[in-house]
Amino acid sequence: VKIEQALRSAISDDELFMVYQPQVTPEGDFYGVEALLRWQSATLGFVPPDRFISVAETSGQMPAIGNFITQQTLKDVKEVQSTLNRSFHTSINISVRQLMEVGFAERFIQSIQTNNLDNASITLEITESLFIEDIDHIVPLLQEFKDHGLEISMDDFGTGYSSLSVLRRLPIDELKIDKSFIDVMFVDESSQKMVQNIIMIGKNLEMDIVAEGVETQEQVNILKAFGCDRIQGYHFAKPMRKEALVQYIEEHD
Ligand code: G
Ligand code: G
Ligand code: MN
Ligand code: NA
Repeated sequence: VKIEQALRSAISDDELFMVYQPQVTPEGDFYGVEALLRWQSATLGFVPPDRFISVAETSGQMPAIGNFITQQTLKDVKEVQSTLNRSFHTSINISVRQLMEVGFAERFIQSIQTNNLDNASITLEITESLFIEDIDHIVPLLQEFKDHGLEISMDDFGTGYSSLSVLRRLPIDELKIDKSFIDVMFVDESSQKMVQNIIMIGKNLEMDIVAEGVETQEQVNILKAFGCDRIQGYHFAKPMRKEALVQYIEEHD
């Protein structure tokens, strides 16, 4: 109840903001960013998104917060791209309920145009657990984004229960291997083999593979050897505000 109430004024009180975590190639070249929501509450302090996004959804606040995420991200990204005079890829997390909102795709795509960004530079990240809920319902919703040139990424891959046939039926461009697999790659050999196999399966389905939560050079080396396309993690960069992102890209371009 506390979170639910405090969240109701979070947008108007300017307590929500976006941070951006770079994604790089295994060689460390800048590729793009994932946009991540942050809430610095006057009454509750910092509240992590995995604590309040589910509350936002069950209390009917996700349309407003989702709209904030979209608008703020596209505005920030346009600003950074204009400052640097270069474009880059941006991944935006989309929740189950957002995708189901009537007219969501249309509004989302309109916002990209309003901000003068390229559709092909925007990737929607959908968490794997969503895909098992109602695949027949979800495929056409995702296809609408694909038809407009956006890319779709399956987030947290490996934590849900997607069968290979589900993976094949979905219009997916990218798999993000969940951090929990990366964490234990050097702890148990079976998880290292799992990561290698996920990469092979994804590649065979012509998907790009992104590894999340990469924190060491040893992890980078083995992911590169396995053919992983992109890496995201504290080893390269933490999520940061748009001003810091400008500086990061200038230094790593
Ligand atoms: O940024 P952090 O690692 O603390 O995020 C924790 C969880 O919150 C992740 O599962 C992430 O997907 C989710 N999350 C972060 N930002 C957003 C967002 O903008 N939209 C949605 N739907 N989820 C987000
Ligand atoms: O959307 P998703 O569930 O993928 O959320 C990614 C989350 O993982 C973000 O909240 C981000 O802050 C976090 N994260 C990204 N890289 C690292 C990392 O290297 N280590 C840790 N501990 N967390 C990370
Ligand atoms: Mn994500
Ligand atoms: Na993830």
